[in-house]
Amino acid sequence: MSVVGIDVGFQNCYIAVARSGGIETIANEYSDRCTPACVSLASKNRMIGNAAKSQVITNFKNTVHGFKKFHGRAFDDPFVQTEKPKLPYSLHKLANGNTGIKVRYLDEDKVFTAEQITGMLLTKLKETAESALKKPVVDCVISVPSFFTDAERRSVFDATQIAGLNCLRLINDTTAVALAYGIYKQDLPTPEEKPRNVVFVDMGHSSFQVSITAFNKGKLKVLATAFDPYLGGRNFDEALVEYFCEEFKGKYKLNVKDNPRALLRLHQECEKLKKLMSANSSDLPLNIECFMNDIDVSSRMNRGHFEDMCAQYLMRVELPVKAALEQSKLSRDDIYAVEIVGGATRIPAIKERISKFFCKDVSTTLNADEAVARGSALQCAILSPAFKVREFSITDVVPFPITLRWKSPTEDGLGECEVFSKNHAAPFSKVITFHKKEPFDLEAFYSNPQDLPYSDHRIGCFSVQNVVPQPDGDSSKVKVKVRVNVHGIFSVSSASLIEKQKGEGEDMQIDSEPMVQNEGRAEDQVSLETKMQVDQDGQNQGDQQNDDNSSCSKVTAGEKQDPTAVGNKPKVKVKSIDLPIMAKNIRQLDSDVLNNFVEYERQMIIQDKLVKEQNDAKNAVEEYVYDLRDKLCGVYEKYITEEDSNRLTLMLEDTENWLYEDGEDQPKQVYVDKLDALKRLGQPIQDRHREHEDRPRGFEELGKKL
Ligand code: ATP
Ligand code: K
Ligand code: MG
Repeated sequence: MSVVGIDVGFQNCYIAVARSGGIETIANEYSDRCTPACVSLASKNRMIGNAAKSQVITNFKNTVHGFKKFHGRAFDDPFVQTEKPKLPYSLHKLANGNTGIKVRYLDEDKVFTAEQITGMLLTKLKETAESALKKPVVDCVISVPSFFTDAERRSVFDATQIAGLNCLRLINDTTAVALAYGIYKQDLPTPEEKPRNVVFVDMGHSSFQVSITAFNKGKLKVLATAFDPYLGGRNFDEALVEYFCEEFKGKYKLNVKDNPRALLRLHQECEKLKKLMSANSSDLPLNIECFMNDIDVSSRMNRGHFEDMCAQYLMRVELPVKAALEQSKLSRDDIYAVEIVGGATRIPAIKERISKFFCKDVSTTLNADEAVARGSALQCAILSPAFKVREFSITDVVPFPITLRWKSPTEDGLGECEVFSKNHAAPFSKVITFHKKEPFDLEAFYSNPQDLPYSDHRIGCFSVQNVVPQPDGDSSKVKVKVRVNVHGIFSVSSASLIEKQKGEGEDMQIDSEPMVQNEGRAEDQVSLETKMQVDQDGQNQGDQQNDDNSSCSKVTAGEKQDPTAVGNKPKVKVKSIDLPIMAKNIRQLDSDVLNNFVEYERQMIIQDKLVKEQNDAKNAVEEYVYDLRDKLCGVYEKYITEEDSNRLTLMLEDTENWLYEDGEDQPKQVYVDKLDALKRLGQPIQDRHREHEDRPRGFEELGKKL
């Protein structure tokens, strides 16, 4: 079984694998460890990664990049609407309101979902990993930004399924980085000592994430996460692009924004210039030949000017950093180190701002580009039974508080309760007790819409079915388990109806006492179950939490538990009946739609393979033609009559012409047959040549033996 971690970036993807020697970041067929998050659709096949990136300008309408933020988003989402006019390809509103991507593929207009495009990218990354490991890759851990909402996470998870991957965990970027940092540290404080607190900062192309993590030997616990989901390297590129567009309008009378190709080229050049400015504070040139209307353009820029231009973005750096520190309730003195990763943290002004806030130099102990993938691979190794790795427990956090709402017989008719607070430990399960006579709906949503990266704060609606009153007409006690799972995805995961027994009153008493049940799952992170009782009026009678593993009592997973079995309480027999739950999540793909996507991806993989085989077969004919023609006038000259040679040369010429005309696009077999026919003529000459070459060598060898 393979152990793989994948960092799916807005711009750059990395794959790390666990091998006997440790964690390794692997290179693709271009010997590049970075695979661009880019997919290009064409009339016969798809190109993904580096091959797609080279199509960005030539095939701009059908080359998709910058799609990571379309996961789980409505087409009408304000972010999607502001991105739309800036993209070289088209967006399209899907029937379910989600964001679709419209391209030409196989000479047809096609609309793909974000799940499908990321699925394509993952297919490529999977193949890259497979060719490095020389075995199939199925199990993996994929990183997502810590601020990804439920809908975004479910959408990425669907993409992993489309690519045929078994995603063991969607891990938060900064948590993966924390794991990569901590797992090899030999000098972490013991569990009894004060933890070592480290700040992790990741600024990539599209976003900015900060986490504060406490380390002890063998474990890490995320204390706080904060973010600016819309601050990243691309803002700095865009500032440069805007500036030069304005300048070229005056200087060259060029309207760059009307020309997608020119605009894309300017983007690429501005990104290069931005990177150069990180290493160089002097005046730097920008030259683009034949930019637009045959005009060469040139200009200059320096770091000081660039920083002034980007003041509005630089100002935003401090906010999440400050928020994270506040949430962690630590002071600057409690911080052991500030580790930075992500390409955009190479901008000196960003480093300075972070360092200034903490009154501390930032550390670059980790590989800025590969740490997320490496941490993901480490998590995969921990979760995989096939790999032996140091025990390391990870406690992550819930990024946004989650509230449940239900109909209740109170004045306003609604009951409500926040089930997960901001930075609540995750994964985590809680049990809520309701008293109901009939089936009921639980609506889940994010408590603070203003904190979300997008405008829809709904998570989903969960209908608890088959609820009936007790035989005596009383309400039934219904225990509902709510859960944030290992991927950071919320669900109402199970419900059961507790049948009334004798001594019910006492039972109620026991129920409202704090009780923590260890779910005992086969995961590195033990999830705790907290009891929370909600009475008939929807009033929360107690919300006891305990995230200290040591105080848990052992309960076998999956078994019906007698809640009174914990501690020295008297045993009361309780019969519970599982209740079905109907979940309807926001922006969720229907399962049959997902199955179709899985199947369609498989077909596209086959199609790409066919095209590749066809191209390889065609190239083999072409190569043979050139090779044989060269040799006929060279080394083979002595082994063929002039007449035969002329005839064969003519035939090779015909084949070459055919390759550019009728033979341009033939099934693979046609090329195979063509090559065979040529070889039947070429082989005897080659054989005569080899025989002659081998003869003296044979004598030599015979000589040696004698
Ligand atoms: P995200 O994390 O937002 O999904 P990503 O993971 O693809 O995006 P990274 O690969 O971490 O992003 O970083 C890419 C960004 O870093 C780009 O904007 C790139 O221009 C920028 N970058 C890389 N090197 C430098 C440098 N030397 N100076 C300035 N910026 C740089
Ligand atoms: K990346
Ligand atoms: Mg990233």
